[in-house]
Amino acid sequence: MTRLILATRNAGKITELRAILADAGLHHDLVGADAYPDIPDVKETGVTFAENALLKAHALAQATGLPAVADDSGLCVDVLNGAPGIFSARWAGRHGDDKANLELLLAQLGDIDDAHRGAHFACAAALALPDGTERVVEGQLRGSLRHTPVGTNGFGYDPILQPEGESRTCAELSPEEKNAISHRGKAFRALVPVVRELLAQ
Ligand code: ITT
Repeated sequence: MTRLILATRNAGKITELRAILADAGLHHDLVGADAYPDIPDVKETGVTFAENALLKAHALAQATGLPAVADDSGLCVDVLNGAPGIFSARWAGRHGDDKANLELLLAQLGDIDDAHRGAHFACAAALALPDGTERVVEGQLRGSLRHTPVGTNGFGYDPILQPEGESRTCAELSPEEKNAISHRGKAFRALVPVVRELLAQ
């Protein structure tokens, strides 16, 4: 069985990709970066989601000698010309401070009415092989931004993004409901034929 490593320490992402690969009949041994604790974190110096996903996937493939998958994602707000974008995790200054990031964004959009609160989550997922072969695919979840956070599921900006056609925010959806429509779910599912092509079992 081919071992495949996913460049994240987020257990939820590993579970999601494992389920998507299994649904597609691909039974690779998928492990997270935690399985290789000595590997240093990669600086995300790219200026697009795709560049950052590729940087992380190549670094991990080189360090482990295994095929590596990496994703990079964020929230892109229309009226902010796509920001926070690649800066989503540290929009308020400190990496991963979800509450501060969300509050700053809501304050910035305080005067913007419902007609102009369009936004999307974007995700790029990359597969890199130790020989340098690379592929990258993308997924989006389109919606609009609420004025106040609602819901307790998920993370990040989930409490303020209401997907198109939904009356609930992402933070009110179950994990299964969110994975079925999410940017990351779409990108991971788009990776299935790529895994099939490059890692035929
Ligand atoms: P890694 O450890 O895998 O890098 P991360 O959470 O730091 O995970 P991501 O690239 O997945 O990094 O996401 C970057 C930020 O974008 C994240 O901190 C959130 O603020 C936002 N974001 C991405 N996907 C999201 C989602 O599904 N729901 C809410 N916010 C999301």
